[in-house]
Amino acid sequence: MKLFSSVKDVTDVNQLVSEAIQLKANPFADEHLGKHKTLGLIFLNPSLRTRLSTQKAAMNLGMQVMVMNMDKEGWALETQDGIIMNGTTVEHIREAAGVMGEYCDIIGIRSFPGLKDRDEDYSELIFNKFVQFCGVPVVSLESATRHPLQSLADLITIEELKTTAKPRVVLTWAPHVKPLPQAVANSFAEWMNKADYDFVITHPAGYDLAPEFVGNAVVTNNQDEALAGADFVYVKNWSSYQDYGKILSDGEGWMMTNEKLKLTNNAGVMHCLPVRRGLELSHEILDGPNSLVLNQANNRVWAAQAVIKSMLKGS
Ligand code: AN0
Ligand code: CP
Repeated sequence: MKLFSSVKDVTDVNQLVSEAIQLKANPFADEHLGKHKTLGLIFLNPSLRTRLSTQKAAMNLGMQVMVMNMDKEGWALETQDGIIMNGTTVEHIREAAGVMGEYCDIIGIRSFPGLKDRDEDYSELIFNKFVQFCGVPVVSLESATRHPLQSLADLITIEELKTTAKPRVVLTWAPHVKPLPQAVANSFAEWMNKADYDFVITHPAGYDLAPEFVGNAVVTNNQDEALAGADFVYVKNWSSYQDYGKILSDGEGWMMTNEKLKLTNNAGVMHCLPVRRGLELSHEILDGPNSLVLNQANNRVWAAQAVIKSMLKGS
């Protein structure tokens, strides 16, 4: 694998999931594979899990890891081509990405959307320029429209815990005070559509995801109806795609609670984290037996390790 930015970059998703599960059982089996190889992790936005789990995955494979917090420690990057750089930006992404490619064998990059210009965000301007100019294999650490390492970890979590071949998986919108990207929801939907599950998306009116991500999912604005019989409930806020980047309502009544859990098939409750307690998800769920958030966080390591291993092997 040379690029991991979407489920579309994976030839065999089942094989990648089983590779990750094997690595979880035997984390150091390939500790010589990454010897004298360097992974560069470039963050244009904050991170806890992605930074640490990807670093740990690379260390398990024997790699050296360098982390760069571009937003705080790097030069202000220019992304537009052909302009005179007489403003605030100091370095062009062409040089910056090229230089990092000189130092690294594999690069991971996180670049959130601006949530102002939908066409620009959905064209993945920054991520794609980085891929174009760094010249080495690239792993997305969450781009403007997708978070594939998270989605792979989520799929691993469901595969490990499901008790039926075709579980009912519900992605439910949750309230938030800040406009958040659609990336986690888009990506989860993309990977769930690839898995042969009974997949449902529920959100208030005005929060429809882009059709290319909704795929074959059943979509309803009635959360109770969606939750009925659910085996897994994935909770996530996202800002509007239609009224781009906007918060349309306070989302009262949409927070997942134990009361709503009663509608489900004793569902496992998932969230990528970071989560706002008492706003997106109730304390009782997060502290209760149905929460799978730490299982997901744990699986981030094996998801990253399976992807990096495949890149190191050039397969
Ligand atoms: C980010 C998002 O919703 O995309 C990162 C999630 C992994 N979340 C926040 O900014 C709170
Ligand atoms: N879930 C996730 O990607 O978390 P971070 O933003 O902390 O990396």
